[in-house]
Amino acid sequence: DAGASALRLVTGRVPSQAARRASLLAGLLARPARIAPKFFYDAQGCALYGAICELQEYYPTRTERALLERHRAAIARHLPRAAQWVDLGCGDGSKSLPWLAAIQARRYVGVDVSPTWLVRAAQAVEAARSGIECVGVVTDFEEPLDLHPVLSERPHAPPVLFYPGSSIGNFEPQAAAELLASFARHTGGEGALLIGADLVKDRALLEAAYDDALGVTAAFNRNVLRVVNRELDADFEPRAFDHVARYDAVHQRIEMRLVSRRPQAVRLGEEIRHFEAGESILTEYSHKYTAEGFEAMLRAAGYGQVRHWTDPHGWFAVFLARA
Ligand code: AVI
Repeated sequence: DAGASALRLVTGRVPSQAARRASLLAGLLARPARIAPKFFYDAQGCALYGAICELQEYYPTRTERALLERHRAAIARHLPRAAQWVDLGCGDGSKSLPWLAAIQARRYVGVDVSPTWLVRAAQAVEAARSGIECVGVVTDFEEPLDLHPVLSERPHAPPVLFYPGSSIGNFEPQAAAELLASFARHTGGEGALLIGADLVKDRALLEAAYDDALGVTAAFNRNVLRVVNRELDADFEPRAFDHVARYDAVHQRIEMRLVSRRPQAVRLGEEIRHFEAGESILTEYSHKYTAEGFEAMLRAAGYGQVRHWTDPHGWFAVFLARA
């Protein structure tokens, strides 16, 4: 159809299926066991994450949305015109649509690990801004980001990198610093980075956001075991693990785990992994920042001009960074 035909799909860096499986298996055999958060997002995981974003306890999505709406005009004044809008982890692209008009973007570059989402995002963009050029880049954010081949096709359109949702928080500090530095290499002299980050706050609010009363986040967490079962031909029983989300105030992060309810042996393809009762699998870190701390990270990554906007509670912040 018209939307899909407007999209050019480019394959960026994606690990091979074998490398993906090998790292998943190594994480599960390690002590303590780990599953990287990227494995959450199969079709069911994406649907559950969508439901999390609507939960009353999960404040980040609606807080960021309100913040961006309220300050769009002020933020847009600091963004270059006729830019290439680079939607990092684009999902359905809906968060980007108002920005394309606000800065009269010349080109939309969706970046996501899922080609299905890239097609959907391009369709939404095409429907909202008929005729805009759309490019989709399939990339895994754990691989070094290299969008230069695509961005250099429009050398006179400065890139605006958009990374909302506090996705940066799911990276450990060193990896987050490297990702921000790679963003700075892409935005160069004329471009900009617009990024959302969740802020440090009261433990009870944080823990409720990651352990909601309806159990949606618990289902999201356990669903990763079904993903592992498919990827590794494993036989995890998701109900044999409890969902646990705790805030670590020292590391300023929510730590999400699956805790074995009893001693059990799980087959992982050719391997067997024994879990003690109470033994856990780490599935996610979600880092929280102070506004000053995140500004310092952006400066260390190479950005000289940094501003931020926050909501009246100071729960979430959106940062605009330029060289
Ligand atoms: C995608 N990411 C920013 C979410 C977060 O808040 O760290 C993932 C999530 N995990 C549990 N709830 C939401």
